[in-house]
Amino acid sequence: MQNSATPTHCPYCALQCGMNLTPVPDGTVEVSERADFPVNRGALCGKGRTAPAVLSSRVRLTSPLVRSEGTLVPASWDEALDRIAEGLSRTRTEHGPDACGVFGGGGLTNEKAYTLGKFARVVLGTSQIDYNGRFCMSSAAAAGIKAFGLDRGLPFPLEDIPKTGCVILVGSNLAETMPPSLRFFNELRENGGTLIVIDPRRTKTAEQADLHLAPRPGTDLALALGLLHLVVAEGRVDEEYVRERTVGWEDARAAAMAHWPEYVERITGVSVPQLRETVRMFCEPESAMVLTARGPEQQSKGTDTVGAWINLCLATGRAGRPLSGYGCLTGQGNGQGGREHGQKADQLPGYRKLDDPAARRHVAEVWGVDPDSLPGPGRSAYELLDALGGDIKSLLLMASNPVVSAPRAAHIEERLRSLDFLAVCDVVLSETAALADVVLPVTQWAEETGTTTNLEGRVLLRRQAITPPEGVRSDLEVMHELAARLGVEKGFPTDAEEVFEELRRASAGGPADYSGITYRRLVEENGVFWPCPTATADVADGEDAADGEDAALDLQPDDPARDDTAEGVHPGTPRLFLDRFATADGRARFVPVSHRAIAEEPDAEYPVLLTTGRVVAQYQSGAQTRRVDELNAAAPGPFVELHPRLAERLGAAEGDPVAVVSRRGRAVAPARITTAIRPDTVFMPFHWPGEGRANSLTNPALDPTSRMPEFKACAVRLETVKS
Ligand SMILES: Nc1nc2c(c(=O)[nH]1)N[C@H]1C(S)=C(S)[C@@H](COP(=O)(O)OP(=O)(O)OC[C@H]3O[C@@H](n4cnc5c(=O)[nH]c(N)nc54)[C@H](O)[C@@H]3O)O[C@H]1N2
Ligand SMILES: Nc1nc2c(c(=O)[nH]1)N[C@H]1C(S)=C(S)[C@@H](COP(=O)(O)OP(=O)(O)OC[C@H]3O[C@@H](n4cnc5c(=O)[nH]c(N)nc54)[C@H](O)[C@@H]3O)O[C@H]1N2
Ligand code: SF4
Ligand SMILES: [Mo]
Repeated sequence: MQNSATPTHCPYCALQCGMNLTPVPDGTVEVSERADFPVNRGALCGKGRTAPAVLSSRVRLTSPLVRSEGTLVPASWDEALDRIAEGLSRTRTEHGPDACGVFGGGGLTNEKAYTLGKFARVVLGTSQIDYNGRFCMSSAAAAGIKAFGLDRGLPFPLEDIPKTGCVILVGSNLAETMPPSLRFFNELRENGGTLIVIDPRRTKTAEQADLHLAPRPGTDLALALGLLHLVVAEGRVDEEYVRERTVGWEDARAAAMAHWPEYVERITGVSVPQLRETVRMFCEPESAMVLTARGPEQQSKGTDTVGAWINLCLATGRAGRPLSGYGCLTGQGNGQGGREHGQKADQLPGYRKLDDPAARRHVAEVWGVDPDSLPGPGRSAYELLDALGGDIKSLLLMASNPVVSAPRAAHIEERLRSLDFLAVCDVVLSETAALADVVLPVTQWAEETGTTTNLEGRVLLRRQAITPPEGVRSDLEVMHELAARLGVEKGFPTDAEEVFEELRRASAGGPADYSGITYRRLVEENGVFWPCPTATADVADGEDAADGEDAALDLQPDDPARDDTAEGVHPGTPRLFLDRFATADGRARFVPVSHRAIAEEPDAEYPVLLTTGRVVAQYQSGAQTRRVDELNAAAPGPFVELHPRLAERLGAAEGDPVAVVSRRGRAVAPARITTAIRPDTVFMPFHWPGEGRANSLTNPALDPTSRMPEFKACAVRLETVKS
């Protein structure tokens, strides 16, 4: 590896902030500012800045582990891989291919996610694969596909935000979850635009807003319907736009008209004057946007809820026009690309559908298999985890830590323990890896090359900056070795660019078309937005110009051999839907939706609402960030955020241990008393295992379309705990 700085991207969230990495003699790397990347222009949050700490061998795994007489002990790679191959083939022989499960993650690069989906279908022949992104953005994806015919988190670059007139941010705490992105919203307000934040808590993000609405958790659907009612009542519908660019308005309008502002006030707790003010601020400027995140999406009606917000955009002509639109703020590092290339239960690469015969033929040809050999759609993430030990007997898990992050986690932990065989690939001994029969230690972001697709749909190249330590191998090498042991010698390359070349062909012609993107372009153009079809047909035949010599990653922008000036090269698509939506007739679809309650309303026994989410210094299940001293100092453990009135009723003072009890279980954490939360609601972050695990409490009620669990609202009671 060279000793100079390598420009690359953060391992954590969906902003995929640019950073430079320079190797230092102790084998790790130093992070420095990379100002040329437009998303963060050099700024990083504390997690990104300290990410190299997880590269150190002090906290990570550097040897495979196998279970021997109940404990995990170091083993050779050959022994560990043999054990996994044996475990999986025994299950397959005894119970059939669908008894082997595969669980992936939105943190995996495109190359890994693609290979994992192919591994499940081609090597194991199982339909039982899904991933943690189901817990993340699946409701927004489902609603986006229904309305626009396509799911890409943001249909425009973040750089458009400062230029619009108004942004409604629904259930996003981006000041903590994507700190460098706050700049775009500050610039919006400096330019005279307005920011409305909708969150049951007055978060750091809400503090920046011109207007903060604090609805009761789980009522965003009613709120959006109430706003649409007012849009109609106040004569603010863009009739011409509705006529020319949409279908289905009459039914959606009729559904919204049943949601009177006073009725909506009763459901949500947001006053009628605040509803009116929201409509005024949203409708008066020439352009406006609605952005949703996990608040409204992680509900058992998340798809309908996002649909209602999209209806509001469509009725007011705020979609598919410059500086206007609906967008979802995707979460994980490759939350976008990870949902496009086949680790989802119902999906083939290029965002194709597994039950579409033409898609099956296309991908089977790229894979060199018979289309009829490809299994059909499988179960969603929670349903798959819930079936462990039932008809799924063995599981291969890569890049998720469900013992901490899955809803009703104690039950899922018990399901994992009941498996005949569990293999986990991770960089650390996560709480889930600790239950495995075999753990494989894999390389990390700075030690390998691969692409991710950020929340804007911008495909990026993460480049290797340092040599991995002895004893670790990449996820791609793991799949290559396992495939070979299970009798598939070809088709599982270990070189990321070779995988990407195949992914290009597999995605060609699909909704998420990457066929015109090359590693070389990603370096030279600092990322390319999909869809980016190839202008020439040759890529579909595997005879792309980047084959052979040219396929090697070339970091020299002035290389005369570069081909991106060639005629017919597609520039990529930063802005979607400006001319037409991705439906057959080019028009967007209104979806008629009506309010419904959350799956578990508070009652006499469980009178309080629990909602969950994140803090700035910890990431997800905390497997990585809980191993970084600086981050632990900033966010040392779980807490229960509650209003002074609720605390008084309970008899709890600041810092007192409080037990939160739901129908699923019990968690204990110190009280954090603040007027920034509604008095009927408590909040817990979900980053910790053990006694303070928020997911011991959460309700796995699923959205009927997206199969998203209801992380954001369930009924609990509070108890004091003698300390
Ligand atoms: N620091 C940090 N950053 C992260 C992550 C992390 O773990 N830590 N994870 C990344 C990932 S994968 C994701 S998905 C994103 C998530 O990013 P966000 O969606 O911003 O994160 P959350 O904290 O889950 O939820 C956002 C807000 O929703 C509010 N909320 C709760 N219930 C409701 C409701 O019913 N309605 C509304 N409108 N709001 C509600 C919560 O109070 C919270 O402030 O963050 C990414 N960035
Ligand atoms: N209560 C509650 N629960 C939630 C949420 C919530 O808001 N509330 N949010 C949900 C959401 S949005 C999400 S995205 C999930 C996330 O929850 P998880 O799926 O648990 O995500 P992570 O903690 O990021 O787990 C990633 C694991 O993979 C490892 N890893 C990192 N990179 C790689 C790699 O390249 N290869 C391999 N093999 N391993 C790797 C990490 O060390 C870590 O152990 O949690 C969900 N759970
Ligand atoms: S905001 Fe997200 S991508 Fe940027 S440095 Fe922080 S964790 Fe990394
Ligand atoms: Mo997420």
